[in-house]
Amino acid sequence: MKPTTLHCGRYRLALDRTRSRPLVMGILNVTPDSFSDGRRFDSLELVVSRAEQMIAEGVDIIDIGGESSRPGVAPVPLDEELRRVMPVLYALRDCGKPLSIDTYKPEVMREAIAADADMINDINGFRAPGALAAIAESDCALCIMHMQGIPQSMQQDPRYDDVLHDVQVFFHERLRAAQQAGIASERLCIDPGFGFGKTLEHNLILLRHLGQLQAELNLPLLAGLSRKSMLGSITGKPVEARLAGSLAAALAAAVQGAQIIRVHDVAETVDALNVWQAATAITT
Ligand code: 7PJ
Repeated sequence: MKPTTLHCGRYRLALDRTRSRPLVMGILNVTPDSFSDGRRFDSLELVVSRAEQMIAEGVDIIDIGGESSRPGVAPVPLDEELRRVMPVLYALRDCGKPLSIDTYKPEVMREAIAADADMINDINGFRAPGALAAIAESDCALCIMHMQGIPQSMQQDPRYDDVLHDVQVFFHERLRAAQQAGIASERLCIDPGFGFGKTLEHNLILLRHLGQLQAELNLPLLAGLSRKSMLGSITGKPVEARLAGSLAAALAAAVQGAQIIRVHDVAETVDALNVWQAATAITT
């Protein structure tokens, strides 16, 4: 039996494929380097209007990120990350959609939870000392992502004995840690972390076996493939021309049982998933 609800802070998210399409998590970047000209992006209004646009497009969860985790990018100091993320969180607090914070810093997690964040999305899988303790007492959801290495160097020469098995072992260990911290399994979802210390081949093995991962761990699965370089490797297209590839990847993940899809292009992904859902509806 697949999990059918995610306990997500102020919300209970239905994940039942017999009733609804997979959920769409919209990426809201609050990082200066998310802009091609590299200029400082400090207009709260622009970020909030992008969030409002995503809501109009049918987004289910908004993922606010203040630190780029692209390969090779330098880490952001704590106070700078807080300066980027917290005003956005306050501004969107009552927007009616669950708010996720993409961070691996326990201090950011604590501040975000105090400001009503509904989910913490940690590319580091809550391995930082104090990360699980920072969220244990709250009722926010946790997205536990797998990453090999650290963003600065993870793509240099990723190696596994057996990528699927190694990722499974990682999740079993993190789930045990979460359980020991007193975190209910209804709050958890897992993500294999496409592109995080993985070659194209590793990513494709994980994508083809997502269903197996889901069955083995029996938790909701989140997949983030949007515009990633693995799509560039397959299509030969630069990042700004990866929409079609991203939609195909989103559908592939959905077919494999992913219940939450993390994307930049919300409107297009919602359409694609709605059509897929209608075409494959399970009627009982
Ligand atoms: C992911 C993420 C992902 C989760 C980023 C990018 C790089 N969080 N944060 N899963 N990727 N859970 O969006 O290309 O795949 S940052």
